[in-house]
Amino acid sequence: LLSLLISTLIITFYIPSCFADNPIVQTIYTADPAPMVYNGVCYVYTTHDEDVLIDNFFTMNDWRCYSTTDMANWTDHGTVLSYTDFSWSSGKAWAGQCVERNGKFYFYVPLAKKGGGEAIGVAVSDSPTGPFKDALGKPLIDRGGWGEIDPTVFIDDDGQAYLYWGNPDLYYVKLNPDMISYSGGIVKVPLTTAGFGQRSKNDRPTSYEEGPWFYKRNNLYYMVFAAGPIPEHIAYSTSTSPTGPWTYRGVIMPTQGGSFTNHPGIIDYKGNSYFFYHNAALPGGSGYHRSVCVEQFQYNPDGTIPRINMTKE
Ligand code: FUB
Repeated sequence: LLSLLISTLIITFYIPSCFADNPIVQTIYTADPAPMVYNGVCYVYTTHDEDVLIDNFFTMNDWRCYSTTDMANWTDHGTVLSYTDFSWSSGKAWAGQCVERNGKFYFYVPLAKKGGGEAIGVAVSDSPTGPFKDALGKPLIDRGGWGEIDPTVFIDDDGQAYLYWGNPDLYYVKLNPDMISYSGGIVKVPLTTAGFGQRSKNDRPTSYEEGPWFYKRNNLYYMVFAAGPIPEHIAYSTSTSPTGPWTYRGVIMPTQGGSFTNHPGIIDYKGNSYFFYHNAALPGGSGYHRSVCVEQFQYNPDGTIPRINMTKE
């Protein structure tokens, strides 16, 4: 009885929690959700929009982690990684994704490099909630320019892991089993309208903008992404191969919610399907002060994804 009382006190007073309603985090501004299911727990890694902006632009220094076992009560694990954990980075802790392999957790994140340009780094931990450490001491992906953002990683059934990323172009590499190196070079995905949709403005070739989320379900590969023009909506493409060719499948979430960006993350958890995204729903919300939300949905029988609207529940 005493130990029950002590654990209740610890949970009540020492582990900050957030509750069922959207946004799932009510205490700070969060964005770019990347859900991961491990050992029966749903973890969501997010970016963090600082309250005070520098130059009225994205001001983002660290990545946060939240977990749940019921999609209603969330445990706040705090900061699990910061740009300062990468000696070569000058900031821009933008959208990342964490995956588990052989009991280790690999967190792929985009960063600004000291001296200019963007690159993708990888940090590793023995626990889903960190602490994560820069695995290489240098970037994993560095083409020497800009646009190296929004990495998404998926490990296929045959063990081959793929890392996709990029804005305005979409690239991928085949990761080696060590998850911190790759083989075969960087491949640029052809952005055709058949693959990524017709854009309503001619500022880019297709509706692909950024924020890819790559996964497989029932032998179909899905590339869900933030689509343009700005303000973004969420659309998706599918393929029978992990490397395409891709077929555009339409809009999932129309432009809504007061943020000019949106960013998808999809998982199946305990028999249900969940779509994570962000908007400007918290008080003071804006395109630079965003909040992570989640909606439960059901795939259509043919594997297509229905239209999903933002809710407050
Ligand atoms: O959060 C910063 C950037 O905004 C992300 O990298 C993009 O996906 C967009 O959400």
